Amino acid sequence: MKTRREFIKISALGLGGVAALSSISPLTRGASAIEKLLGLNRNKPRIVKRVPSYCEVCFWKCALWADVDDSGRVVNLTGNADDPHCNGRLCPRGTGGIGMLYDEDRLKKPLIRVNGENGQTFREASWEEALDLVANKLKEIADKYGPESIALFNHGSPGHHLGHLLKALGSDNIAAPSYAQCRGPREVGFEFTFGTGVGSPEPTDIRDTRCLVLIGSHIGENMHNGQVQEMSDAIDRGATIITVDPRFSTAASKSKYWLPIKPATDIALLLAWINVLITEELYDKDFVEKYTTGFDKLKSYIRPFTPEWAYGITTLEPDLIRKTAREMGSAAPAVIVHPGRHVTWYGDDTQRARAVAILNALLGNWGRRGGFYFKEAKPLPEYPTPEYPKPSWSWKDVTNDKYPAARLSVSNALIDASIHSEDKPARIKAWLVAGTNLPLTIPQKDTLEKAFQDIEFLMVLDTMPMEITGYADVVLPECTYLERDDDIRNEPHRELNIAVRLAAMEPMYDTKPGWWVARELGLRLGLEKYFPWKEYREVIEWQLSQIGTSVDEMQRLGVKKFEGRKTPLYAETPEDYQFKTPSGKIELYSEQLESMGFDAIPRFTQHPEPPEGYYRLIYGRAPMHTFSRTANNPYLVDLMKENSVWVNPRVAALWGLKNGQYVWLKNQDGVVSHFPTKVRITERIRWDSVYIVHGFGHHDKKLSRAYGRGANDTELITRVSVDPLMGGTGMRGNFVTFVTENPGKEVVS
Ligand SMILES: Nc1nc2c(c(=O)[nH]1)N[C@H]1C(S)=C(S)[C@@H](COP(=O)(O)OP(=O)(O)OC[C@H]3O[C@@H](n4cnc5c(=O)[nH]c(N)nc54)[C@H](O)[C@@H]3O)O[C@H]1N2
Ligand SMILES: Nc1nc2c(c(=O)[nH]1)N[C@H]1C(S)=C(S)[C@@H](COP(=O)(O)OP(=O)(O)OC[C@H]3O[C@@H](n4cnc5c(=O)[nH]c(N)nc54)[C@H](O)[C@@H]3O)O[C@H]1N2
Ligand code: SF4
Ligand SMILES: [Mo]
Repeated sequence: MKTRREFIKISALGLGGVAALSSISPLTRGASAIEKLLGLNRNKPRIVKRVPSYCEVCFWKCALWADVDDSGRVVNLTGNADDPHCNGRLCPRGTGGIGMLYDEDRLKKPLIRVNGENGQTFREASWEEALDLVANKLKEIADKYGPESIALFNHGSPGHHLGHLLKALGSDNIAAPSYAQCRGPREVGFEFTFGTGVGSPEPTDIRDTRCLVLIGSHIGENMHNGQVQEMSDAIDRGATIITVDPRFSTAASKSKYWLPIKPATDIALLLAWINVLITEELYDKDFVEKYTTGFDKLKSYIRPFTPEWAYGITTLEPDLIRKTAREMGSAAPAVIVHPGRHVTWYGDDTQRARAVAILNALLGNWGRRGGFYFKEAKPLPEYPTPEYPKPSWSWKDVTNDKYPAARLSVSNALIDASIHSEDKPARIKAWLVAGTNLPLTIPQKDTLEKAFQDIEFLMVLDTMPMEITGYADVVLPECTYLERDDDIRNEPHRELNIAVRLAAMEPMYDTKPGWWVARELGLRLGLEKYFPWKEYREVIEWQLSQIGTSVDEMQRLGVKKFEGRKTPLYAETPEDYQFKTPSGKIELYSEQLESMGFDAIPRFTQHPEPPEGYYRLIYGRAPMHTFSRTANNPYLVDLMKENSVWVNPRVAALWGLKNGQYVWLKNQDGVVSHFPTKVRITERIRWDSVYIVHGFGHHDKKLSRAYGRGANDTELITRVSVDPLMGGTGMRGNFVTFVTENPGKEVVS
C-alpha cells in the first residue's frame, strides 16, 4: 500500500484554538532579542514562585529555576547555582528554552490520520479516542506478530516512560539516535580499552587540565554547558588547547595549535602521535607498566607510523605533529585527549575512539587530576513494579548479531528490520516515536522512507509539528518540559547529586505529559500492575524518600548533593585498581577484538575522496541551536534564523560565488537540497570541504519560522559507512557541489 503513509503537512489543517502569541507569551512584543532571551519584560512580571526543573533543550540537562508570575505563567529561566552541570548559568539555548513553551506552532491536540477526498489529512481527536486507537492497534499488532514487533525510537525524557510501557508489553526493541548516530563508537572504543565507556556528562577534568586536545570536538559551538565553562576557565589559567579540525572552529580560535587536518584522516594523526610518545619516551612509563597490557606489541606495530608518514595523509607538517605530542607529554598526566561525542564519522569510528583511548592511556591520565576523574552517580532505586516479561527475540537476533560490539540498540538496525522484502519479511511492524525527529536525524532518507511505508502503525509523541509527525498515523501532543513532572536526574559527576523536574505550570492547550500517556496506554493494554500510581509525583516522592529527601525539600533546593562516594575522585591507591577488561588492565592491544576478527590495534584506512568539483560535506553545531528542535524557537530564531555554507575563498573564486548568495547543494548521488543556503566565504574552512550547521532546512510548513530556512544536511547524507563493530552510521563520506540556479524542486516531503 504505497500510498498509505504520505507525509502530511500539518499546515493543511485548521488546527483551531490557536491563541495569538501576544496573548499567551509573557514576553512583550517588540522587546529586543536579548531582552526576550533574558526574560526582561518591559512590564516586569510579579514573580510569585520558582519551580525547579532541568533543561530539555539538549542532553546536558542543566538544572534550573522556572520563575512563575502571578498569572501562573513561566516568565524566566535561570540556572541553579548548586548544579554541577551548569554552575548557575544556562547557555543561550537553555534560556531560550522558554520559547518551546510559548511557540504558537506547538502541537495542541491529538491528531488522527484520515483518508479524505483530497488525499490524507489529520483530524483533531479527543485524547480518549486517540489513546483507544493507539492501544487497539498495539494490541492487534502484538497479538498478530508478538509484542517484540513493536519498536520505540526515542530521545530525551519521554522515552523512559514509553520504554517502560513497551518493556511491560514484552519488547525491548528500543533505540535512541544518541547511540548509533552519536556516541556509540566512543563508548565501545573506550570499553575495549579501559573496560568502561565514557558516558554523559564526560568525566573529563577540564577545569584542572594543563592541556586539552580536541579532535573534531567543537566545544564552544557544541555548547555542553559545564564543559564550555571549564574550558574557558582552563584557558584563563593558561592551559594549552590543541584543536584538530578541518575548520577553524571557535575552539580552534582559542587554541595554541590548530591542526587543519584533511578530513577522514584522524587515525593517521593519532598513530603518529602515539609513535612520537613512544619513540621519544614521552609516555608515562610507570603507569603503562602497572596498568596496561600489550605495550610491546603496540610499540613494534607503531614503528612505521612516523609524523612523516602521517604528513602524506593528513597534510599536517611533521614538525607540528611532534611539537603537539611533546606538549601533551609534558603536561601529562594533567592532559586530556577529548573522546568527542558525536563520533559517527567514517565507519571506522570505534577504532578511532580506540586510538584516542590508547593515547590517553599512554599519557597516564586515567583517574588523575586534570585528566579523567572517576565519576559516580547517586544510586536511586527504581519504583517497584513487577518484572518485565522476557522478549523472545530482539533486533540482535534478527540481524544475526551483525554488530557484535553494540551494547545498546542500533536504530538503523531496527529500521532495516522494519523493511519488507521477498526473502526477508519485516519483523518490526509498528513504531512508537518520542522526542526524535527521525527524518532529520537518521541518514539515508530512502531507507527510512521504505520503513515508513512498510510499517503498519506509527504513533508519534512530540511537542511540535516536526517532519516526523507528518508520517504518523496518530500524533500525540506532549506538553513541554516546563509543564510536567518527570524523572529525577541522577547523572554521574564529581559530587553525588540529583536534580528534579517539577511542573512549573499547567499544560497549555490539550497537551499531556509523557508519563500520563504511557500510563493511559498501559491501562488500556491490561498492564495496570506496571502503573500502580496515579500521578508521577508519587513515583518521585517514593524515590526521593528512599534517599532521605522529599519533594518538599527538593522544591526548595532543586539540586541536592550527597556525601558518601564509594570511590575517590582520583586514583589514590592505584596499585589496587582493576579495570573491567578481561585482563583487568588497560588493553593497548585487544585480544578480545582480535578474537572477534577485528584489528587489535587501530589501523589507518583510506576513505573515498570527493569527485572532481565536489567537496566533503561536514556539519556541526551552532551555539544558539540544538539539532532540529530549536529551529522554530521564537527567541532563538532571532539569534540565528538559517544556516550558511562555509566555502573556502579558492573554491568560491573557482565557482564565482559571492558572499551572501543563495545556493543549493547537490550531492554525489544527484540529491539536491530542497532549500537554498547562503554562501559564507571564509578562510576558516579547508578548500576540500564545505560546512553547514545541522538542524535547518525544515519542510513542514507548520513551522512558521523554520520552514524553508537553510539547507538540511541529513537529506544530503545518502551514503553512510557503517561501523562493523557497533553499527554506527558514519555520515561524513558525502560530497556536494553547488547549484546556483533554482532547481525548482517540488517540495513534497
Ligand atoms: N545529519 C545529521 N544527523 C544527525 C546529527 C548531525 O549532526 N547531522 N547529529 C546526531 C546526534 S549527535 C544526535 S544526538 C541526534 C539527535 O537527534 P534528535 O534528538 O532526533 O534531534 P532533534 O532534531 O532535536 O529532534 C528532537 C525531536 O524531539 C521533539 N521534542 C523536543 N522536546 C520534546 C519533549 O519534551 N517531548 C517530546 N515528546 N518531544 C520533544 C522535537 O520537537 C523534535 O521533533 O541526531 C543525530 N543525527
Ligand atoms: N549548541 C549545541 N551544542 C550541542 C548540541 C547542539 O545541538 N547544539 N548537541 C550536543 C550533542 S548531542 C553532541 S553529540 C555534540 C556534538 O559535538 P562534538 O562531538 O563536539 O562535534 P562533532 O559533531 O563530532 O564534530 C563537529 C566538528 O568536527 C569537525 N570535523 C568534520 N570532519 C572532521 C574530520 O574528519 N576530522 C576532524 N578532526 N574534525 C572534523 C567539524 O568541522 C566540526 O567543527 O554537541 C552537543 N552540544
Ligand atoms: S547546555 Fe544549554 S541547552 Fe543544554 S541543558 Fe544546559 S542550558 Fe539546556
Ligand atoms: Mo549527540
